[in-house]
Amino acid sequence: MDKKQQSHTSIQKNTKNHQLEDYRKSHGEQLLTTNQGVRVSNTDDSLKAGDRGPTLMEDFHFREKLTHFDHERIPERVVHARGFGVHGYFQVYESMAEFTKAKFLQDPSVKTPVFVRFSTVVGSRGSADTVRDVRGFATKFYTEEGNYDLVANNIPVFFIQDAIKFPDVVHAIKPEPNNEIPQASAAHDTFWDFVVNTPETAHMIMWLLSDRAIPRSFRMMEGFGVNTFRFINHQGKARFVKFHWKPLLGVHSLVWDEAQKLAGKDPDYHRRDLWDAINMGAYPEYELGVQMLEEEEEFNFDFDILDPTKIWPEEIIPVRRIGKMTLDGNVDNFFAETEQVAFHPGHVVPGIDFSNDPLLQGRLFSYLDTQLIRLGGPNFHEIPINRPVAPIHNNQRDGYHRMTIDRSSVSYSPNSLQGNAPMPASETEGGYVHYEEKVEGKKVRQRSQSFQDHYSQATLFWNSMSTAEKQHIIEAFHFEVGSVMDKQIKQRVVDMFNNVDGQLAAQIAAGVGATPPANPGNAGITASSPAVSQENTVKDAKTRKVAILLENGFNHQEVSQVMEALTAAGVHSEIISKNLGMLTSVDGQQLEVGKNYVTTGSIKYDAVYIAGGQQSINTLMMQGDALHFINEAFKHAKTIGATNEGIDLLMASAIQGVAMAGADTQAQVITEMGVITVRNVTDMKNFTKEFINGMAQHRHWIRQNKKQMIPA
Ligand code: HDD
Repeated sequence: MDKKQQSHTSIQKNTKNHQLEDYRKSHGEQLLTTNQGVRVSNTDDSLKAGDRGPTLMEDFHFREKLTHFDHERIPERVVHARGFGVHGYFQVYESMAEFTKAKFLQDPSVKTPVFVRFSTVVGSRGSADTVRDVRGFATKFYTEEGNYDLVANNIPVFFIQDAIKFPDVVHAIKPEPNNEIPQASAAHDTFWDFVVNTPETAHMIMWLLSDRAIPRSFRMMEGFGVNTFRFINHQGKARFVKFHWKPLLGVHSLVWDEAQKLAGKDPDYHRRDLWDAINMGAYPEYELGVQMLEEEEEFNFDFDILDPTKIWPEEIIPVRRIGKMTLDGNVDNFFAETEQVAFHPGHVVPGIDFSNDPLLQGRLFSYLDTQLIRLGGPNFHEIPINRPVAPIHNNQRDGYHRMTIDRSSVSYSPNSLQGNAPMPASETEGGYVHYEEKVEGKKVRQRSQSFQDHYSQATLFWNSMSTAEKQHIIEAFHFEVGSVMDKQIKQRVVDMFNNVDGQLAAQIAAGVGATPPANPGNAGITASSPAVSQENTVKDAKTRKVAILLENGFNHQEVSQVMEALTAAGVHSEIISKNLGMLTSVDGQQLEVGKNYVTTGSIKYDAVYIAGGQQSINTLMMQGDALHFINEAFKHAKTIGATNEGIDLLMASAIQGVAMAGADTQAQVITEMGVITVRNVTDMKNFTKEFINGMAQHRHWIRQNKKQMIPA
């Protein structure tokens, strides 16, 4: 059984997978037919009047084949066009009955099937994965009570407070309408023009320019429902709730130079990473977290809990982890599943309800509306990936692409011909009853006063960043605002972010040729939220990838020990060399090369290892590609390891001097700035331990000053 089959087998017992089975089709070993089932004798030549003559109208096979092809595309999503979907399941840890009656959150033994689609927001369907952008993280739970969609992002706040501005922010950030430039990027005038005219964007911009917007992997991102929802329990008691996904591998990011290079070298980097991980059985896992507030606590905070530009700091309102999602199945067909899946925050089940968050209220209109145009009519719920596992019974009929053959002559309510069936369900029968929130007020087009503080939490975020994270944000401002042509906009960015932090504004100004603020401002906020810094995340080397640089004449004993230890730690390794094929060690052992320098680069790995073997090292020293590989990995703050003669290659690279002091004489492992070396040893145990520890740190920001001197 191959890996792909295995991953499907593991979700075999899942009800949704069972349902999809009816629609899966293999075409192997079959005779070719038209869509009418008529066998086709020749599909390579159209029917012509003479073999050099014109094609005939009566060639029904030609016309059907071309017509179908001409209609193969559907409109891409107006936002989140580029995405990647996977199957999995969710299990609650213990009954949440105290807080919600949602059935899928009651019984820890129930596995609820899910389909998750990760996405970027701004780029078109063919854009690169690693651009600076928000990532979508939408989950469809196929519960026994119907579908529940948690349509989340990897950033906990949003650009705007009211959904009526959504078309404006999207128009501003999308490529400019005259020349459709730039693709998948916020680094242009119209976006920053919108920002400086819309102070409520300040907090979101801080997140967007942080490392969060360039994730290392979909497997290493948090997810946030952003909007405030409600949990309702069996007694009808309501609580406000915010949803979180917490990845068990921690939250990790690329560096900007790496992200840009990956966009060229492997535009599919994130989808490939997820596809490969699932096929290898390294199933990504995320815990579902909830922050809950009693209704009476609504006004206890210095922010409005309905304002989607605010977080509920985890230090004040803790995240309770209530269950785990495991992603264990790749799709069979991208279009049928990933492209046709339709999410909607209004797909809720009893026990989950809405709040008056004005962004959420608008979203509740937009998603159904967009599916109608994108999927061509009101029957998109019948597309296999969208079908609930719960039965559907109602009087809705007809429309484009109707699949169901409704048998009764009755399609209205009330009716007596059918005993008024299908009948509304009572609450005890599981009927969805909206929470009876008391609402009062004049009709106004106004924003609440409690939504007017746009800077305090932007400052809180800035205060929470580590030195390296702050530096990355400043560099991101230099790139983004540095790409803006209009000088006034640049100046206004500096002035606007002076409200967040004076130092930040001064540093932005220095990089983009604007005037630093005369009076360094700061909202006077010193508070921070350690939970938002990636420095405080889970540190684990599992599922990371190591590049092993080798040439003929390597030391097999060293390489095999290191490779075995890596595999045992759940780390993947790949041999990189000038040419593909087999390499031979000093003692005649052979290893197969996985990639050569033209098909890969250091940017695709988390760490580099250089093994000993004089002949191998002598050859590597003459290769610019190998030296560049090391320099670049060093510049991107990755773990680098070298054993015995391997150290000589580091000495020939631009990182010379790091971790090599005494390396000539001592048989002990030296670790300096994430560079790990050892000489004069044959047992690799201590080295690999340190090397794996180094990789678990993700990156070694301590190199900040030294790496600037590396010309990679
Ligand atoms: Fe949205 C898609 C997440 C605000 C209107 N949104 C979409 C997707 C995600 C989000 C993950 C992709 C779903 C998929 O993979 O198919 N959106 C969010 C979050 C928001 C948010 C977390 C802030 C809380 N969105 C938002 C607003 C509006 C929309 C304010 C409109 C008023 N979003 C849409 C949409 C999309 C969409 C136009 C495009 C494709 C789709 O719905 O199915 O309706």
